[in-house]
Amino acid sequence: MLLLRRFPTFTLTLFSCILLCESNTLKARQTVRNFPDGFLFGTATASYQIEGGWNADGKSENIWDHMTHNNPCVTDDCLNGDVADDSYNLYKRDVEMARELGLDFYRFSISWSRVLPTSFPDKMNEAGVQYYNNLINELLKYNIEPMVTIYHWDLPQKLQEMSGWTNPHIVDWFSDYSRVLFEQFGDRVKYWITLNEPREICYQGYGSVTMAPQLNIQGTAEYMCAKNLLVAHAKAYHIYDKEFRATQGGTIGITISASWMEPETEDHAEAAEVMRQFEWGQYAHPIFSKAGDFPPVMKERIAAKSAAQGFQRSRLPEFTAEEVEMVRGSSDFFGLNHYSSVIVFKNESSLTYDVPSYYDDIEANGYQPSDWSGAASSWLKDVPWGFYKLLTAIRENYDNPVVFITENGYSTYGGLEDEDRITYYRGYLNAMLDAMEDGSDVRVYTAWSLMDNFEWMRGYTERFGLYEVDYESPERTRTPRKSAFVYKEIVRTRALDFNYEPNTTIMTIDEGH
Ligand code: GOI
Repeated sequence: MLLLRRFPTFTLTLFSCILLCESNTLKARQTVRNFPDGFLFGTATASYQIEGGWNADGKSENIWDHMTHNNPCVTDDCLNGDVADDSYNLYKRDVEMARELGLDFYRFSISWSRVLPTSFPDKMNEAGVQYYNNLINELLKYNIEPMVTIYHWDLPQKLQEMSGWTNPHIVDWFSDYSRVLFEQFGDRVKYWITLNEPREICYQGYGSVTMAPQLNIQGTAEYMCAKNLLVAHAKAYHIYDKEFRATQGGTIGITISASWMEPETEDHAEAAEVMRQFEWGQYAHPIFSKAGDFPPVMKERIAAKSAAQGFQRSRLPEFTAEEVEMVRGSSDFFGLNHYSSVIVFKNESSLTYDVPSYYDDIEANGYQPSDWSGAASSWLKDVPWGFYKLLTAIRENYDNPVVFITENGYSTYGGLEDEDRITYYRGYLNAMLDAMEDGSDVRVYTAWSLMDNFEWMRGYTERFGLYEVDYESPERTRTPRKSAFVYKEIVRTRALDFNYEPNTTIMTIDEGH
C-alpha cells in the first residue's frame, strides 16, 4: 500500500521537474535562444593595446609609451606596446578576422598622439589620419560598421605634463581633439564612444598606481579627474549633437565599467549600494539619472569626511548648475563594459586604507569567494547572474536606457582549446537575454577581444582574444581559438545554442562578408 502510494508521487515530481526545472531554474539552457531582430554583434580592441608603431610616421609619445620606456619593468613581463600586435601594419588581417567572424561592427580606438602629435589641432599628422582612413575604409568595404572610441587611456604625454585629467582645460583639449575626429572620419563613422571607462582612468591612474600615469594621489586627484572628464565628455557630445549629427546622422555616448556588487548578507545591502554609487554611479548618475550631478551619497559622505579631516572644502569638486545641465542626458546610449562581480561588506575601519582615500570614503570592502571559478586575471570570476543583476539595476535606476555592451570577455594564459572562455561567453549572453526578456533595452554586444593584446600592467601574460596572437613571430600570426568558431556561429545564427560543437579545422569567410 505504502509503496503504491509513493510511486505516483515520485513520478509526478520527476515529471513536473522536467517541465518546471527547465523553464524556471535552468531557464532555456537546453534549447536555442534567439536574439531580437536588429541586434548587433562585434568585437573590440584599443589603440595602445594592438597598434604598435609607437613612434611611426610622426606619432608622439603618450603616457603608456612614457611610463613603459622610463620604467621598463613596470609591467609583469617587462614588455610594452611598442610593437604589440603590429596592427599599424597588419590592419588588413584584423579586418579579415572580423569578416571571418561575420561581425556587424568592429570597435577600435584612435590614438590621440598619432593624429595630433602636438596634442592640439594646430598640426594634423597626415600619416596617422591615413592609417585610420585605411582601417575604416577596409571595414566598410565589407559592410562592417566602424565603432570608434575617441579615448582609450593613451593620453599624449605633453598633456599629462600639464596635469592631464585634473586640469580643467582638458575640457577644451579633449573636445578640440574630438571635433577633429568628427571632421575627418564622421562621414563614415556612425558609432562614437567618447571615453572608455572613467573609473579606470581616474581611480586607477590618479588615485592608485595600477594604470598610467600612476599618480597615487589618493582621495583628491581621482575626484578632480572625474569632474573634468564628465564635463569634457559632455562638451564633445554637444559638439557632435550641434555641429555634426544633422549631416552625419550618427550616435554618440560614453562607456562605463561596472562590476556587480552583491551584499554579503542583508546587513550589508547599504554598503553594497554605496559601493555601486562610487564605483559606477559616480559616472552614470551625472549623465543618466533624472536629477544629474554626482550621486547624493557621494556628495554627503565626502563633504562630511573632508570637513572632519581638516579640508576647507569637499574633496569632491562641485559641478555648477550649468555643468549639471550640460552633463545630464549627454549620451545616446549607456555603453557598458562588464566582466565580473564582487561580494561587498561594510568596513568602517580606517586601518584598511590610507586616509583620505577613495576606499576610505566608501567604507566597504569587496572580495570574490574562493569557490568562484575564474580566469587568468585575478579579478575576473565567471558570475553570469551578476550580469543579470547589473542590467536590472541599470534598467531600474536610469529609466531603462538603451544599453550597448561595449566589452565583455574572459582571459586565459593562452591555448586554442578555450572551453572556459566558451562557457563564460555562453553564460553571460544567456544572462543578458534573461535581462532583455525582463525589459532591458540591450541593442549591441561586443566581445573583448578580437585578439590577444597588450593587457596593460599584465603585459602579454593574460590573453583575452578570440584569436591567439603569436608574439614570437615577426608576423604576429593570428589563429582562431575554439571560442572564435563558437562566436561566429552565434553571430551567423543570431542565436545562442549551448550544444553547438564547432568544427575547428578551418576558418572561412562566409558569403556576404
Ligand atoms: C577593460 O578594463 C579595458 O577596457 C580593456 O582595455 C582591458 O583590456 C580589458 O578590460 C581587460 O582587462 C572592491 C582583485 C573594488 C582586483 C572589490 C579582486 C574592486 C580587483 C574585488 C575584487 C575591480 C576592465 C576589477 C577594467 C579591474 C574591473 C579592471 C574592471 C574589482 C573588488 C577584486 C574590486 C578587484 N576591475 N577592470 N576588484
